[in-house]
Amino acid sequence: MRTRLAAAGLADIAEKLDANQRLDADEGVRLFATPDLLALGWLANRERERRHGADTFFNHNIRLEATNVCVASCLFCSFARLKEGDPGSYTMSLEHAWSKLRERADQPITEVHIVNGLHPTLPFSYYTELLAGFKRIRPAIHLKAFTAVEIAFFADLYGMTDEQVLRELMAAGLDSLPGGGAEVFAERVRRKICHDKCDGERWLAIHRTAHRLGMRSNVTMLYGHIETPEERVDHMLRARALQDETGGFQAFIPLAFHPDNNQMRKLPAPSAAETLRVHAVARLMLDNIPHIKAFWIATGVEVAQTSLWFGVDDLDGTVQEERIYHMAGARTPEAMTPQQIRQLVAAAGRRALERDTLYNLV
Ligand code: V47
Repeated sequence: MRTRLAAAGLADIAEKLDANQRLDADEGVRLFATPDLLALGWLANRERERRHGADTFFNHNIRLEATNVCVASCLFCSFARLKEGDPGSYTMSLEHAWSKLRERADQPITEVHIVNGLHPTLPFSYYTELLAGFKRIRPAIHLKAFTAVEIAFFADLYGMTDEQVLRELMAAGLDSLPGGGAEVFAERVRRKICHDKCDGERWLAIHRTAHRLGMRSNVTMLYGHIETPEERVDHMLRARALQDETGGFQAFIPLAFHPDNNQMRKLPAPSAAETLRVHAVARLMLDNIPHIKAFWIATGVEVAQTSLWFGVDDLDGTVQEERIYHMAGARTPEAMTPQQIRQLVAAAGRRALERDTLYNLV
């Protein structure tokens, strides 16, 4: 392997990793540039196995998008509708939203993952009731809900601080924050693709506050659009710096851009090779974030399976009723059973372990 790594121009990086030293921004950019994807994957896999051996985590969850009405105009989004009543717009009644869990009483679901559009007129009580109602139906359910972008929007709309919003949602049943809305933290990118939602600094500040209040969270990165390798690395390093401060991130989740039905539809979707590369670089740069998760809905099932040898140790769960990616052209299934996930992990030569949101084994 030594000669292979040297030929790939990665010998010095491998030595740093051997010595448990951190990679810097320039090294991150070099990882994105190396032509030898397998050498990169070998290094990432070594880091994965140091942490987790062959273990591969997944959870039994459902997805809820209670409304797609959204005042933001992110160019990559195929899900949002600007106003109530626009074609394709919807807002669930609370009863309808709760029924998604109630009608699955026979399934051992441990998590509801909730993400919504930024709805301009719903009262704050809609969200607190939404959470409280899920806890009434199943008190032990973990509610991973609202991206930092939604938290910032609530604070501005309802005249509260970010911390007040988090505290009130926690009182109603919020258990952790998902990693969405991070996109790419660099200002240049946000100005172009999502100029009217909270900026990268506020996104990170909200996660800092959430961690201080005792919650865990995730961090995502939307890749494969206009971002440069430098901006990807910058994004990872900003997440790594916050993790040094708080230790509150559980997983980093690269999200492959899907180009159908949105304003960036002229761009090609990222290739399988690019997807493997991004996950591998994430494993190598984010030495302090325990898990690298492949969101199989976005990567495709086969690439998610292959990624288990490119630094990934975690697969998003059973999911069910996903809309954001399917409206953007994803051809993946809408759900997998735990049995299907176990089979695909075993077929890759890895060991599947069901976890809850906080990585306790189920
Ligand atoms: O923030 C929207 C992305 C995210 C598109 O925390 C798109 O466990 C690609 O954050 N193509 C929401 N991506 C999903 C998300 C997530 C997913 C899985 C697990 C977790 C977690 C979080 O979806 C948005 C945005 O970055 N997105 N539209 C699109 N056309």
